[in-house]
Amino acid sequence: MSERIANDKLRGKVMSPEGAAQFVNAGDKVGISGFTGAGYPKALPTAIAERAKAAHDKGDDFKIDLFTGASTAPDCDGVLAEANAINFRTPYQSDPSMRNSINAAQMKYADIHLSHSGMYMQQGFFGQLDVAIVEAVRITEEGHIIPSSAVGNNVEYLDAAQRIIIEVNSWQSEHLEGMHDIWRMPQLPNRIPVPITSPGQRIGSPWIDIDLDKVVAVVETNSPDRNAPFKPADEVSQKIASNFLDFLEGEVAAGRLSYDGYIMQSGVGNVPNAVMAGLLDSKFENIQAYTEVIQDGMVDLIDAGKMTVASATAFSLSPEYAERMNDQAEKYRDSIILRPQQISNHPEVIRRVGLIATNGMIEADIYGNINSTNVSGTRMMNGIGGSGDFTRNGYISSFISPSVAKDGAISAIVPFASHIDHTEHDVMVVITEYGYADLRGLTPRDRAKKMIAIAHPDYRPLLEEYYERANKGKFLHTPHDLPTAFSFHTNLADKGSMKG
Ligand code: 0RQ
Repeated sequence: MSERIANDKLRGKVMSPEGAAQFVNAGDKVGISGFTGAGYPKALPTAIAERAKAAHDKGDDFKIDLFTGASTAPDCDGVLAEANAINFRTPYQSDPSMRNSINAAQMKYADIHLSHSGMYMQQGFFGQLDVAIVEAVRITEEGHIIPSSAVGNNVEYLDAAQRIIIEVNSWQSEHLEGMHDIWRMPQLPNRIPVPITSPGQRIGSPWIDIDLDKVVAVVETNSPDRNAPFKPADEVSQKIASNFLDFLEGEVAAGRLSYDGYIMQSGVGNVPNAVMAGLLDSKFENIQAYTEVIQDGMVDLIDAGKMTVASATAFSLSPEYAERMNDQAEKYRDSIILRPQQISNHPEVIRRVGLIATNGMIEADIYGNINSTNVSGTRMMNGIGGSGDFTRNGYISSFISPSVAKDGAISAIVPFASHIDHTEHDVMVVITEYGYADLRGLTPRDRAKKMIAIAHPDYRPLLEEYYERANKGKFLHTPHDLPTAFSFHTNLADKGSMKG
């Protein structure tokens, strides 16, 4: 038996995944570890999916409600969705099979701010959690859990659950121990300030203490985190990165930012990763991240001595970088901190440290409202994730996106966003390959001019036409022509292109 289970009582609970899955019943609320493809349980999801399939074959119902940190991977969200084993899912996902089930209304999905999700569980908004399934690097002699490559909502789920199942994954480096900083958010009415004043500050313990009596099973695994590799930066993402840097340079010129000590938050995805590659060759030094995920680009910045510290809740690394982190975790332990997502995404700390938030988007409208989640207003992509936590509370909030999607059939700048996650009040800068629209302090009409200027040239005349039409109306603070406000989207639905 693995030396990674140092507690005698918990050594006695080691069993097979199939045995452990017997503690998960139809109708249970199950909270699991896992955030952006890192640190999710590797064995139990398949074992639960098999239970569900066997029950369905006999004509019985078997579905669970699944709570995570954020997205997981095909061998977690994917297998459970394919087995039709999930009734309700929250707070974030990015799995193609799961997305299909959600959009077909075969699975319920509550898309909520990641900073809220732990609190929802703590305060009982979701009801009683039955089971917590958490991946660990190791269990200490005292029975404390050393989390693996993600902390997510582990603390809240372990505290709330009636039964606990621990997966000890020997693929995860033991040198991750010491990287985590576990701090429990006291519940109301006993809240205190979160005592973090800079991204690199540690305020808690490197382990999670749990109620050992609640542990019903320990399962040993040896499986990698599964993330898709990032696409190499193409011309468009390089231009976006360069425009983003121009914006930062402007802030330096205005005396609002220094080349020394820029604090970043970065969303996940290919474009944010390209932006980080752009920072490698920039004048910025001593960059710090107060963010939710560590991506390849941040590891490169640390390696280059450009980034001094990255605080997050999880890794979101390509397979190559995940292997590297596993081999060299000891080296990165001083410059990376993994916190509970309630802390990594906490509005109080985000506002205090004064970070610049940078996230991807599906579309923005000419007034600066952003849709991050629903394609054409109705088709769920991933979810809001942490973008709202950082956008609303950052010192500066920016969105980066190619000006078009799907070979030009879709414009990222539209007359009226078909779903709004971040309102005009929260969005300060929008960046495409055609430049940046600095919307700070502008009225809606002035914002419209800036937004149209960064749209793809094919769409600029259409947006100008719309804006002129809207300005023929009676009320001119936020001019709209309601009958044609969604013409881009109806064109797409009817003719396959927003151009019509
Ligand atoms: O689809 O993969 O089929 O080609 O969306 O688009 O351009 O590669 O950009 O990877 O940055 O993702 C908004 C989805 C952008 C992401 C979104 C299609 C496009 C492509 C990916 P394909 P790109 P990105 C931290 C913060 C919300 C959560 C968040 C996201 C695919 O940034 O989920 O910010 N954000 N969290 O073709 C139809 C459009 C589209 C479109 C892009 N207008 N219509 N499809 N796509 N725009 C992370 C966490 O919170 C955990």
